[in-house]
Amino acid sequence: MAFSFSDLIEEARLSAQALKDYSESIFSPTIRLGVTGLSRAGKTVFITALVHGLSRGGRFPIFESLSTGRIAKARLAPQPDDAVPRFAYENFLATLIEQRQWPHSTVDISELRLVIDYQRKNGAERSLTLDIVDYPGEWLLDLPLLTKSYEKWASESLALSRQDPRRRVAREFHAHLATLDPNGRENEQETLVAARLFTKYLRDCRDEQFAMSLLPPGRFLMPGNLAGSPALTFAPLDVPLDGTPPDRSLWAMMRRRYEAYKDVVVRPFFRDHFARLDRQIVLADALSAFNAGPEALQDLEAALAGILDCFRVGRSTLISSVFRPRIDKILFAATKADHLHHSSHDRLEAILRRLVERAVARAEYSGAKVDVVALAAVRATREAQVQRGRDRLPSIVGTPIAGEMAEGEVFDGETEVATFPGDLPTDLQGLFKGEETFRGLAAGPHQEADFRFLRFRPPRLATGDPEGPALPHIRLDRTLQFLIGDKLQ
Ligand SMILES: Nc1nc2c(ncn2[C@@H]2O[C@H](COP(=O)(O)OP(=O)(O)OP(=O)(O)O)[C@@H](O)[C@H]2O)c(=O)[nH]1
Ligand SMILES: [Mg+2]
Repeated sequence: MAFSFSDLIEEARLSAQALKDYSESIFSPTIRLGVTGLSRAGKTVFITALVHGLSRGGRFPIFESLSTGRIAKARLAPQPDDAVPRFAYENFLATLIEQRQWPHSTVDISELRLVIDYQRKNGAERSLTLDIVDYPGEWLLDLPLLTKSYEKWASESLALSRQDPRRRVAREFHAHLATLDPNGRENEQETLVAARLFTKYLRDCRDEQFAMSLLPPGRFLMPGNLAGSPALTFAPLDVPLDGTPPDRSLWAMMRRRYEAYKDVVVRPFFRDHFARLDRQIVLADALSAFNAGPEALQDLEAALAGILDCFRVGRSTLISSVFRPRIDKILFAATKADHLHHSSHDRLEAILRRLVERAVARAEYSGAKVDVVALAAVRATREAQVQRGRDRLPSIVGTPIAGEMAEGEVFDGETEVATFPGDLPTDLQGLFKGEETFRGLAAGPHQEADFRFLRFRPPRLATGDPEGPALPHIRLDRTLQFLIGDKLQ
């Protein structure tokens, strides 16, 4: 494989950064923990709960160093990287605890530094610096673009947009495309309209829940602070795979901007952020994917494979030579497990494990250690047994968000209700083929239900604790043990 000069420079910059990170870490060991997942997966809530639990000394029986008292305290420290926004921890926490609301969607990368003072097993006092980096999973799915020409990307994107069911939502974009002449003169207005309609098509795919997680370019849906810039204003044109665009043509303009997207957006992200991570947790809203059906599940699996591709090491691809990930542990987590009765948590984990195993096979992955967990960063429900006729059914109790509906009833956001969470299917094979569906118990054992999860408000917390209220969770302690337990020995 030939390397270009710019790759060598890239490599040199990377080594310089690695050396700087390394020399800092000799004096104070630092772990950079990446937290990612597709939009709405639960990243913001996860980080807020994790930091709160650590700094308050939460109930974490399986997180050994905390439960045995070796962690003296964990405290926030000033933000390390000047060019990365700080994760707005205090606001998110106040929203969760005081207003009992979920925090707003976030669209950019952000970071928070936590210092954990602890006692080693041999008694020595130490501190570990934990840098937590929150970034949209959509950005990772851009990695394959780096080795793809504009023409190849355009032909793949258009082919996809002409398949059902995507074709239906691409209609408006296709109509505009038909009016464009790639060899005609470059035209900013035509390009703006094309980019807008193409972005709308991507967004509609996502909103309508089909093939939704695989929609590069990732920044079209998650623009961060780059919304509206030329590097984000392009669209695929019908052009031959091996052609050369005429000077100053529409085609040349689109191609130039596509290359700019790779240079100013994709490469810097992988170089400055991704390549510096030590550990990674990938959150997935697997329950919503079950709800949406087998296509959504297959789509999630494809997205997981795409994400895993980024962590793959040891393959002599151009990508792995430019961005050599140093991550040695990856945890895949199914979030929002509090929507299920605890008897189903293991099953949720098994389904995620299955998804991840298939994704590992698909990405021909070998590299960091991978594990899975089903968790709820903030547990919004409690469990109860509810009598229904002669049966006592395992149910969950919570306060549905105002406006949520079930069986014709609209909730006001104040009233607590008990609901019967669906039963996760046992036949995993059937689940992926669409033979088994997720069933709501309320519909009876043989009827298929259009089971929708109720969304609950964050929990009401017990007051009176001098340290302030603790947020209840599911398996956050196990998550911490996997991610950083070994660094606190
Ligand atoms: N019941 C429950 N709901 C959760 C939990 N975590 C997240 N949610 C729900 O999922 C939504 C999205 O969570 P966020 O943490 O904002 O997700 P995100 O990945 O940061 O989303 P973006 O910022 O849009 O990328 C929240 O508004 C909640 O409705 C949880 O632990 N339990
Ligand atoms: Mg967020």
